[in-house]
Amino acid sequence: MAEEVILLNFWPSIFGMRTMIALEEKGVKYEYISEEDVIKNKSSLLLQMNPVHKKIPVLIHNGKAICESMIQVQYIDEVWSEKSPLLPSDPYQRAQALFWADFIDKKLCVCGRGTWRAKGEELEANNKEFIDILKILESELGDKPYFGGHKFGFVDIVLIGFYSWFPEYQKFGNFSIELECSKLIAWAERCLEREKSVAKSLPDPEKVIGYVLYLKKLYGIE
Ligand code: GS8
Repeated sequence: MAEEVILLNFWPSIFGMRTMIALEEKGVKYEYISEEDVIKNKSSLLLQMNPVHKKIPVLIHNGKAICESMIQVQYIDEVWSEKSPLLPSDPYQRAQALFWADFIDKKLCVCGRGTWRAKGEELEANNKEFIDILKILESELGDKPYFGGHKFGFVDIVLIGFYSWFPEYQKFGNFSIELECSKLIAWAERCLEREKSVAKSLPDPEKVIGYVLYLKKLYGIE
């Protein structure tokens, strides 16, 4: 049976970038459907496929929906297992990769949003925490080329989309990630060398800044 793979996504989504990268890494051909107004005007396809969270990205494989980006990446890894694995097979290494991915989701996503949403003292505290989180990640990376060692894998996929938002965080958060975390920047540049997966899936950072300006206006944030 021919595989039908559809990704319902909206281009600035760091979550959607993960799924795109995983599909590209596995060489899976897929149809991209853009959910243009995911905040104010959700499509009937999105509501049908993700009735619980009503969020993109949604991966639709042979008519069945898989929701939540990290679950999608794991699913892709399992279904297209003949290609190089994204998660380690060793149970301990696998648990570690899932731990760091979870840390990124719980911590970095929240602080990233704070860089353009928070104000005054709250913004200062947010930005300090944001850099602290990046430093923790940088120390986990250590001298390895990728989070899992010598091979690009799960944690890299979960984190790399944030790189396309770094200029946005710096502009509104008023700090320099390059100065604070140069090793992490070097890691991101290394990931971007994967032209067919990472570079292809990350949007132009200037476009992201434009999108955040739109969001600030939408939410009435000065
Ligand atoms: C997050 C998806 C999400 O927040 C995942 O897939 O990993 N934990 C989920 N999607 C956003 C767009 S990207 O910021 C979304 O669909 N928002 C619509 C809404 O909040 O109504």
